[in-house]
Amino acid sequence: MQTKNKKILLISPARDRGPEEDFIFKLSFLNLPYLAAVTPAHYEVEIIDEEKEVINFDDDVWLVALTAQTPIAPRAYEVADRFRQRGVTTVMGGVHASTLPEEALAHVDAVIIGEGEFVWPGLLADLEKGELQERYISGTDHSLAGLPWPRRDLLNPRYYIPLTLVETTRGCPHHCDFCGVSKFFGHRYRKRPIAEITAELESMFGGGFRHSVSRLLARLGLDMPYFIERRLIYFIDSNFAADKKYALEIMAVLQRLDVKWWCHATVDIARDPEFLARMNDSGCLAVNVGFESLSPENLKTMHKSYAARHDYGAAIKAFHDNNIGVMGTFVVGFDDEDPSIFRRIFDFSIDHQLDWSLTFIRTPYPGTSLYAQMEKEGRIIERDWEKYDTLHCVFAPQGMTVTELEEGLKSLWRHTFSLSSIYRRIIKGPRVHPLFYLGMNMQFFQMVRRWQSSFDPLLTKDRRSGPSP
Ligand code: B12
Ligand code: SF4
Repeated sequence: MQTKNKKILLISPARDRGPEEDFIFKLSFLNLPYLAAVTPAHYEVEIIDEEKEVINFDDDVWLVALTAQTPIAPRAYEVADRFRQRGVTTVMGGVHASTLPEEALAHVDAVIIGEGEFVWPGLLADLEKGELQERYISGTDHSLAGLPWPRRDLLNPRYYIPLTLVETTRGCPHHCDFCGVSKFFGHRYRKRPIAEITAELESMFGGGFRHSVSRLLARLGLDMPYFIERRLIYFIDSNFAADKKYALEIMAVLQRLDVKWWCHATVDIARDPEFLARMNDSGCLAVNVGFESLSPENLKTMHKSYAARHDYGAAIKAFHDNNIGVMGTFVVGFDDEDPSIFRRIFDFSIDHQLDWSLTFIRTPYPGTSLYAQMEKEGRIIERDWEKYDTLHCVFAPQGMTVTELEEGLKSLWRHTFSLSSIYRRIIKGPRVHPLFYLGMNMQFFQMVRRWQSSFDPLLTKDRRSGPSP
């Protein structure tokens, strides 16, 4: 008689509200597919993405494993509690549980601190023996050689934008005060071996896309065939180009495979025209740059001094000159900022034709030095993690009220994704991959249309804010 395999449910929980639910397409994810890849074959593994699927709380499962960023943690705890009531073992990993394991342990039987792949098989073996530990501590200095390919096949492609997520490195040498990446993944920039990345990319993109019409369209600068043939990659690394020699080797592979791609990178690469030209040759559509602030003083405050040396406008122009679009992100809520900051960011985005521009409220995530500092100053006013979504203000600001900050942000998003702004940034020349950016901006246009804002600093005609957009 055949015995039934034990079932492991890997769950990415979701809030029942929030901006992402308004998107037609959403991004897939890699963390649970990575865990699935190191799960021994004799287990049955299912991944549930609650943003798209309903969790069956009566499912006959042996183990439930949850992942969550901070704003999703409360929902992850609810899900864990419900399974636990039935006696199902629950465990949790990810940035939030790793930072606050005590909190998570009130809801789950075990917490995995750090990178999951390296302790997951051991956890399963312990559970089999009835010896599950409360904490599994995985360091932040693992070699990435031999990292298995994530089980992307366990995600339903119908739910996601046709984009393949790939990771090449972990860790970041910088120390930005709001960011948990270097604390979580370490300061050492760890790189996967080029041969392993090449094999993974070839398995997905080797062959295909040889049709002469497609090639001609692509040569004319029309990206359509790449979209249709799903030859798009998003490198989720926090900093794809921290080691340019290494990045160049990957770019040679991308060029050979004839794909389009985008990544996160720091602004300093804009000073290297040779590198930008190679990015363009290899199919780079966009660089996501965390500009954070237009004030050098504030960049220093957040320990991002390296960025303060750069002329952001000149950097964007250098990317555009090389046919690379820029997705710029900013942060508001610094102590010296008043409501005129929204207008300044809007004007900057228009003046420099940022292909996509998104601003967030400065958020002290637990575990970061920003959190420690704000806690010391007694400025944390909100402990509901759901509000730690960068659209809410969770600390006592100085130059604005909480309402001004939250409503000003909404207003900025609405103006940034208005039709006139989209026209000025995307349609009016220079056009950099306009199809790609039009699609992306129109998603946000759809979403923000429903947002009403009682406070609209971009329409306030005072001395600081200048003319209306
Ligand atoms: C790509 C990315 C996004 C993308 C896509 C996310 C996706 N679909 O995967 C987008 C743009 C949508 C996004 C959005 C947000 N993001 Co984001 N994002 C990232 C980024 C750059 C990479 C994430 C990633 O895939 N990493 C690689 C995977 C393999 O790592 P991982 O998820 O941490 O998983 C590993 C371990 O944590 C652990 N693990 C994780 N879960 C589990 C579960 C179990 C059971 C086990 C055993 C182990 C385990 O094992 C995994 C493998 O080693 C990270 C920074 C970073 N380098 O991680 C920020 C990061 C995760 N994001 C962050 C934030 C704040 C957000 C937002 C809340 C706000 C914002 N303005 O960006 C939103 C909210 C999204 C949401 N759903 O709530 C913060 C999280 C901070 C926190 N305390 O939660 C990070 C760390 C960046 C930062 N500056 O601090 N993000
Ligand atoms: S450069 Fe990016 S990933 Fe690195 S610490 Fe700063 S914000 Fe975090």
